Amino acid sequence: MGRAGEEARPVPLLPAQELAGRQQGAGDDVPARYVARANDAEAAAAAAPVPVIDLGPLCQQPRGESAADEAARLRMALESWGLFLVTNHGIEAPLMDAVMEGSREFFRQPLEEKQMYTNMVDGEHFQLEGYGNDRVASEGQVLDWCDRLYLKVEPPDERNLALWPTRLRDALHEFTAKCTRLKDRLLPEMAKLLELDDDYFGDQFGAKADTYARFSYYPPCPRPELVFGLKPHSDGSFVTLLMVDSSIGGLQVLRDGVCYGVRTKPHTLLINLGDQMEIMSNGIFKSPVHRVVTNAEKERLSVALFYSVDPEREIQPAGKLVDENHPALYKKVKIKEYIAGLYEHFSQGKMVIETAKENILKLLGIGAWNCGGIDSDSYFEFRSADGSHYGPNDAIVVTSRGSLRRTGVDRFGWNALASAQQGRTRPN
Ligand SMILES: O=C(O)CCC(=O)C(=O)O
Repeated sequence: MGRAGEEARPVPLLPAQELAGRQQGAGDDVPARYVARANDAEAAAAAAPVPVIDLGPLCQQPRGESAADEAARLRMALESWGLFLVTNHGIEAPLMDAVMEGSREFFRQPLEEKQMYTNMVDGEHFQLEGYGNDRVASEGQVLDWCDRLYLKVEPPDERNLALWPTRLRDALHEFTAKCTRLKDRLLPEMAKLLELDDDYFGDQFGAKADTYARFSYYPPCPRPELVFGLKPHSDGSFVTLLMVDSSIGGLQVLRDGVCYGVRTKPHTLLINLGDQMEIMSNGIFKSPVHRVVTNAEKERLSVALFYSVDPEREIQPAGKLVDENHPALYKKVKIKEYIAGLYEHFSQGKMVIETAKENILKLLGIGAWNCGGIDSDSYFEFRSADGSHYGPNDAIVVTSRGSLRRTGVDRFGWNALASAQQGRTRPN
């Protein structure tokens, strides 16, 4: 996800963990404010075949033969799922365990201890950092079955160490340094795949780029089918590094309207692209919509590091990725403003990236044809406003979340443009 500024909170809330404790033996219901979905038992989500990328061959100099295979897998991951698991990432297993255990110990403390790190100023005003709930903007907001500890970890001179639990401090400091090194290894690989200069993305970050850590705690829930641990969202970051409890599922990713479970392996890290990357890559790389579901038996924890461009900077699709046949699909956005809109949209179950998209109809121009509708999973192909023809390889699919994806075929595998040129129409 990302960050939000200070806001007044209308009603003080109990942490989800406390609520879960009180619900035990007190009946099966969850408070109405947490009910986010209908009581329809969903079929278990199929597992997403999320690629596992071995960073070893990719980062070796000189590159061996297997580097090309890893790069191809990485490209596939970024263009389709927008996330992947990484091994050989340079973060030692004991350090990962220390961060996870430190987090578990923190959340297991009595409420009074955790309240020493509260994200409520004077018990009334929400501040971004600290322990508690996500920001609650209105009485009607549907709440997530989750508590969080949220900390700014970079730049180091902007850390508020008073909010860093002592038990976690050293491990988080070291973990952040290693994750940042990993992020710095990944950015040139991603730039190469787009034929951009190796340091293109690194340069965009700027001197005051910030990174936040989010420790999430999802208590067991008596009615998991009614709530979300975290409602569907895409991350407002450039890239997110995520460490999850590998023994307990719950993270799901949405692709073309279908929900898939993301399975992780011990001591792998999950790399999740954020909206900033989707914008800069002009939609070639995806910022996936994902959500967390809970279960009735076990608590679940995750630790996410959100890497974001300097809030004072503006981003837009990389110039090299835009030409007359590949119009900019996103507007220029100022990071600070984009992030400010993030929680507002999140709290309403909306995606802030929609505000950055160019108008599809404007992009289509006057020559739109063969249009299957633009609401969900539909397809169309078009001439742009200047009359240039989008060929079969530029056919556009509008995904279920409204982003444009270039593809040679529609979702039925039908190459509509080539077929139309041959006088054929798509079978029903
Ligand atoms: O807990 C998880 O697995 C995912 C967390 C997440 O999506 C987030 O913090 O934005």
